[in-house]
Amino acid sequence: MPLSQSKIVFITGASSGIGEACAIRFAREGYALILNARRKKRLDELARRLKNDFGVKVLKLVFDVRNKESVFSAIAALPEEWKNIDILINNAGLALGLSDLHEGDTQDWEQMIDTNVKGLLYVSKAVIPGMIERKKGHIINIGSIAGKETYLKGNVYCATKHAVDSLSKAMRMELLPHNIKVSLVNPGATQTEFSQVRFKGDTERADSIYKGYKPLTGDDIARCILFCAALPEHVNINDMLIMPTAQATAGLFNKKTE
Ligand code: NDP
Ligand code: 8X3
Repeated sequence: MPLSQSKIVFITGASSGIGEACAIRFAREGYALILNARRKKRLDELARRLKNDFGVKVLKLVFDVRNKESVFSAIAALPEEWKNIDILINNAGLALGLSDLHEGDTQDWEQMIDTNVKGLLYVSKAVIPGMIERKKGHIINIGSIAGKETYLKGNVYCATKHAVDSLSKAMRMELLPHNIKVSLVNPGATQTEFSQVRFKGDTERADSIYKGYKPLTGDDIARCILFCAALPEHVNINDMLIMPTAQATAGLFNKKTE
């Protein structure tokens, strides 16, 4: 399909987990995709698969959302046919560590705040003016159950996701006169690379997070995101909280013991 006939979706953090699953779901529906992450090889392989399997157009933008200059220059330099972004999925994010505040690693804090909050702000600031000009667009921010509840030892990560919750409300109010939708999608426990990253490669600890119950998958969340994106123009999902059936709150699970 020529690019002009496809809607364009821009997904940050598309090299793994929820972002990668979104890329596959949206490609299946014929969207043209702008895919961002830091790991180029991952994006190259994903782009090759999506073009091959679904015949869609894919543009890769390899940058770190924490790097303000890279974000603004990459988005300003989008080729003309890729400029009209219809949907922005602010997904890039991470947790690092799980400890009391006084024992926390300040580098971890910087990285979480810079990625989950400032990165989301930079990308949004770069994309929103085009949406305002076109008087349409949809921003889908990926929050978390951690942005609805604060859990023990989750301090800074929870704070970043509470910030995403607050910023989503702010964007919705500010962008109302411009006919731009803002949705916040909040997953509960989802088995991706999230815990591998949080526990810095401690696979045993990461795997233990998902033992004894069926966690969500990246694709479960991608289906919900696609649902939000595909609703009629006059319908917006403001806020969606998605949990595994076996999870009631951030810390309360129905786990089977062996
Ligand atoms: P993954 O670790 O599987 O994916 C995270 C993605 O973010 C990767 O593609 C990674 O790509 C990208 N990313 C991280 N840092 C940066 C950066 N500085 N610049 C650009 N891209 C970056 O985890 P999930 O898929 O689970 O996480 C996606 C989002 O979902 C996050 O915002 C997370 O907080 C949120 N979430 C996850 C939940 C879970 O239980 N898994 C639950 C609730 C919310 P690369 O490393 O190549 O840059
Ligand atoms: C990820 C969910 O509860 O593992 O945002 O922090 S949690």
